Amino acid sequence: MAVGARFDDRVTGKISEFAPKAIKAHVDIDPSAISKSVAVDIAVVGHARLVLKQLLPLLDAEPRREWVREVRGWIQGFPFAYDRQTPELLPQYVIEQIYEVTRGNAIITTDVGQHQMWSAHFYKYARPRQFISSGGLGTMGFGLPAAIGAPIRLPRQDRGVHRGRRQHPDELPGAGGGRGARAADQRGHPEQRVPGHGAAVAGDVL
Ligand SMILES: Cc1ncc(C[n+]2csc(CCOP(=O)(O)OP(=O)(O)O)c2C)c(N)n1
Ligand SMILES: [Mg+2]
Repeated sequence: MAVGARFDDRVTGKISEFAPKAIKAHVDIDPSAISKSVAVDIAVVGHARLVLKQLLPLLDAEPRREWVREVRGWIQGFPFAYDRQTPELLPQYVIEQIYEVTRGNAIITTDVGQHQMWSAHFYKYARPRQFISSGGLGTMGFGLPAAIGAPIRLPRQDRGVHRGRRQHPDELPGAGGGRGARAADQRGHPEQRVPGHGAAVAGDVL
């Protein structure tokens, strides 16, 4: 069942071979989106929230214990791991260190690609909206503007927490400097800028 999704080619691969045995249902508010690329068996035109609200009471809860057990097995068999002995500076290690120096408080925004996966895996997120990424939409270039915007939306006391000590606002990459660029944590952290592209630390920008 696809809800508000468009069966894009990243999802389907070769359309003629996409889920040939499945009964496909598509919920979309736009009738022209239905069966646009994949012919579906069940079409529901409507607002996703209302449609799902109406569908939920019709379903019996299914715990799917076997499936959950299988997935848990994969998690155990393929844990997040990397070579910690190598003298090379691996991105996974860098992201773990960003986690340490920001004490897990940073909002992490990403572009698209391998660093996005590593950022999802190796920074430990504690609260909703701490990891801001375009996900499957695959928007390269999303990371920097998202890093600029994310702290603006934060409560005042949480802003700018991840700034380095003694760094003047005007020296901050992308910062207008001055107002709002106050370092909230004067105890000081080492500089946290990750050179080049990759995971941007929100506090690094404002
Ligand atoms: C605008 C845009 N162009 C192309 C792509 C396809 N694409 C996805 S990941 C990627 C490479 C990203 O490389 P980089 O930013 O260096 O991230 P890395 O995988 O090295 O961490 C490309 C070209 C895309 N998602 N968006
Ligand atoms: Mg790259």
